[in-house]
Amino acid sequence: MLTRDVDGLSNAASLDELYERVAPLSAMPGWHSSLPVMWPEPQKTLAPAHWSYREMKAGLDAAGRLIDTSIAERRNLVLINPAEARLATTRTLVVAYQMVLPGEVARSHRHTANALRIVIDAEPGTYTVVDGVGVPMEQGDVLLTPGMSWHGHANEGNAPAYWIDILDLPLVQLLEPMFYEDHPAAYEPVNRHDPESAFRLSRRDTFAALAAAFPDEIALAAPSLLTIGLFMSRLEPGQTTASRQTTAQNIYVVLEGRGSSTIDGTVIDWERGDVFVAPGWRAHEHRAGESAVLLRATDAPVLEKLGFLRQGAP
Ligand code: 1HN
Repeated sequence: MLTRDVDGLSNAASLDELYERVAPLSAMPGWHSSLPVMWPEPQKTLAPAHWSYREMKAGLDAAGRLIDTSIAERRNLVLINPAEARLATTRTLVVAYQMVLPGEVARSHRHTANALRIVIDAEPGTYTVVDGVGVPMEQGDVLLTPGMSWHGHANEGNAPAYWIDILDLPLVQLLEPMFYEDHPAAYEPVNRHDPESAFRLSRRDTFAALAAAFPDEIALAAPSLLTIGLFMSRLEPGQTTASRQTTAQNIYVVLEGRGSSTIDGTVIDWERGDVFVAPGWRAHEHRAGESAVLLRATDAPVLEKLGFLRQGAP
């Protein structure tokens, strides 16, 4: 049993001796530390970045030849922020492109991380199984699988189905309330199909709301998702948006059209199916080349709840 020399510590005769005696106690005199603790404004640690659907689709098509969902469970390409060494696209969110071949089923599992999917290309017969209910996945649909809901994917259509997954997994890794389970049946039985499921924000409904609200951005109602806010906006050809700067992370998915965005000085050209990110405090604006629809997924609800959400001056 180590006997700690408390008297020796309290009688330390010099700062150097104090530092030496404190170090083994897993403590550090704050005034003596060179570790950064605060800075005047967000450091912009993460990089603006862009992923092309054309390239990701090519990679998934190769994976479709090379690996089965029975082995891979999820055939996906995870988007890694160039400034991160982890499976993370922003500080709190991870994005992946996923593909399921006709006739394939991706096993069911559940986890504390919340997830949503944005369908880029899928034929009728593609669906996500959420807690035993088949929820159709059609182009432009957004599917929600809140934390701890069982989910698997199936494609009974005639063509490969491609979609984009967004999860708050890096946030769960940071805070550590991590739980994960494989479904006991591996492939969860489908009790019924429900195109009107509350877990499906159909393209028909969201695009109708978007048209009615034009030119305003609309918020998609997803009360089951506490950590991720979803917004959609339509841009007319040649239209440039106001600049946005926020302490929240913003992920953009191009649902329609093409255009470009300037993210803190970095210019990104995008088209349908692409993903790009504006990490925290990176002022950014968009310009549509042709009529475009952008979906924005953001961790703003988390920052807002904690009192950390701040918008910069445009
Ligand atoms: C995951 O579980 C899914 O369930 C998709 O479909 C993408 C990316 C990273 C980690 C887990 C899914 C994922 C993922």
